[in-house]
Amino acid sequence: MRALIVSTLVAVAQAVASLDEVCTTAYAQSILPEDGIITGITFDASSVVASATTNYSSASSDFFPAANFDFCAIQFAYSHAGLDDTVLLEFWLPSPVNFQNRYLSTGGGGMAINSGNDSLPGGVQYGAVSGITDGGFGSFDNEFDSVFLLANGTVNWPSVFMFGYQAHHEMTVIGKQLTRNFYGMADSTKLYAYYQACSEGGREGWSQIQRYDEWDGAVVGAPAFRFAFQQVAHLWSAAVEKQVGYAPPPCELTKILNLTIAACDPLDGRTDGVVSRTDLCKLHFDLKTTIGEEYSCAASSGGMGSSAAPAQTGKVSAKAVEIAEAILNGPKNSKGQQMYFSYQPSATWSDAQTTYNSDTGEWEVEASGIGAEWVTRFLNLLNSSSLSMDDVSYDAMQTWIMEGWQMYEDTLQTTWPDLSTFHGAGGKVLHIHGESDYSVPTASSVRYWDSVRSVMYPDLSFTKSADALNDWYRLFLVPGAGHCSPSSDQLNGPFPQTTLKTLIEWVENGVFPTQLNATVLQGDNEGEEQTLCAWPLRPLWTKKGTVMECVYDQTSLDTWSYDLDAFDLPVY
Ligand SMILES: *[C@@H]1O[C@H](CO)[C@@H](O)[C@H](O)[C@H]1NC(C)=O
Ligand SMILES: *[C@@H]1O[C@H](CO)[C@@H](O)[C@H](O)[C@H]1NC(C)=O
Ligand SMILES: *[C@@H]1O[C@H](CO)[C@@H](O)[C@H](O)[C@H]1NC(C)=O
Ligand SMILES: *[C@@H]1O[C@H](CO)[C@@H](O)[C@H](O)[C@H]1NC(C)=O
Ligand SMILES: *[C@@H]1O[C@H](CO)[C@@H](O)[C@H](O)[C@H]1NC(C)=O
Ligand SMILES: *[C@@H]1O[C@H](CO)[C@@H](O)[C@H](O)[C@H]1NC(C)=O
Ligand SMILES: [Ca+2]
Repeated sequence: MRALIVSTLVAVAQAVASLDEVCTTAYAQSILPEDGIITGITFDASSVVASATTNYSSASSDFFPAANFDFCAIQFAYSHAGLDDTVLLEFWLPSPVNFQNRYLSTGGGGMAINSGNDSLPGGVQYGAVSGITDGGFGSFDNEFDSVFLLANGTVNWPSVFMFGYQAHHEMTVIGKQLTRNFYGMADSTKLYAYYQACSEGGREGWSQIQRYDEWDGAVVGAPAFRFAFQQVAHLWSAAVEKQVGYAPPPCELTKILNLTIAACDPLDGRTDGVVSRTDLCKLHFDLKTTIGEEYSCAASSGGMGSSAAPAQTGKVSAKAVEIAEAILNGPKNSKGQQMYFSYQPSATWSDAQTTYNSDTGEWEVEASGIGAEWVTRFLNLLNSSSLSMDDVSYDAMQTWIMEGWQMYEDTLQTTWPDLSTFHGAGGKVLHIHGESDYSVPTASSVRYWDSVRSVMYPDLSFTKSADALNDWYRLFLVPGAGHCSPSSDQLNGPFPQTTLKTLIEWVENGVFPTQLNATVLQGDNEGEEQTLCAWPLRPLWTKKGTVMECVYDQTSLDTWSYDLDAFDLPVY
């Protein structure tokens, strides 16, 4: 009986069934992949829930435009032999008439392995079945850090591997087969598989590209990879403030930021409030020129996530500028050796934010939340997210980087530079990163692109190897953008909202993305269409700021590469 229903429904699905005909729990149960699809995995058929939504209105996001569509949501659980675990998956499947032989995995941000239903519309609107995983963390809302420790001192290692790369691999393998089964696709029909996510989701994307050939293409934004360095580096700004012995009021840092943007905006050839060339800013702008400039900010009552602050007025001090310079020069140990690199000038001073103590009337240095949690929970294995800045010396940071690097080299670090498997199968990558990112240094993506280039094309010149890599892995820096989104400090900056569409065009129709489409999503120029230059070319506006060219500028490129001489091993 079941077999009959299944074969009838599969035929129906193939023959363009309505959503209601196929979006039933019984049908979803019948098309679950077989347990053996991955060794040791057992599906729980009783966990399957299917529900149809018609004319769903998905709002415009930074990574996809607004759209209306119908979909079937299918959720179910599986477990791993020998572990008493439950891993939840959810897929949104386009109605059969809109399905375009595509599958999309999506990822998380921060300590989350998924973005809930925020990321799923990005695929469904292009006729792709789109998936999220809960990593086995208890629910789609539970984050990795809440399950990482079994007790103080005892790591839940399976959760580390799941977050590191395993859960995403399983989701893709299962999701692709589920897609084939649901629509009754013939084996001979190509199913295109994609990925799209930013930040931690960008790292999750690279975790797969570095190991598997399961996707035809991936959009990876501002990946939080080189994890051991990335997380400790969040503490650098506050460590500098401690060392200098000054806790600048936020208004003073914002004034320095505003003056930096104003001075560096025109260096790219177009005065539009956007610093498209932070490298020229590094080369030509002297932060010391801001000393003595007056700043003034009104009192704020605080609210969601920010504490109340009094009115702040004063003049930019030499100490604040000393701090700003040291932050931008990047983490160095007490011998002055470079441990990592920092954000670009024009990035918001996010890690440097001080807090106001209303009892003492003083501003106080505060550890970045994610940096603090990294050290306390993930290195010291204590069930807490706090860290005293008194414990954070420059050399302690180096020790923490080494410790995290060794402990998580095979799970979270995510900088394996040989992508032969993925490339050999014809995989393509569009990697984007905000030029003014305040959370993951833009230079981090540049360094990884360059590591892949030099590891995979060791015998070619820089130009030839860059060309060879750019045939299938392209990096686009996004002028004026912050972390995975446009910046409120540089309203006229463009953002590449249709990158997945570009990737699909490239993979399926061979449309090569020489430059990347981007649109101004806010401010006076909202709707203006621009394009982004592929690394290592850099944007330069000519003809009085009306035409953007992509130029090769060695002096600028040199500002993006760092000799991390604090470490003897290569840092990819
Ligand atoms: C779908 O929803 C939009 C509003 O989001 C509405 O304008 C449109 O008429 C609806 N279409 C159908 C077929 O119901
Ligand atoms: C999306 O997630 C939110 C929050 O979890 C939920 O309220 C909403 O119903 C979800 N929408 C759909 C279409 O699943
Ligand atoms: C960690 O602390 C949280 C809240 O403080 C508590 O709910 C949780 O059970 C603790 N976890 C462990 C493994 O101790
Ligand atoms: C910085 O610039 C923004 C946007 O132009 C403005 O709203 C803000 O008041 C300025 N802040 C300071 C401290 O000058
Ligand atoms: C685990 O460590 C945290 C942070 O030091 C501490 O607050 C908590 O009491 C410890 N839990 C146990 C069971 O000792
Ligand atoms: C990029 O923009 C151009 C010009 O608007 C347009 O013709 C092209 O279709 C866009 N490409 C993609 C993939 O959206
Ligand atoms: Ca500009």
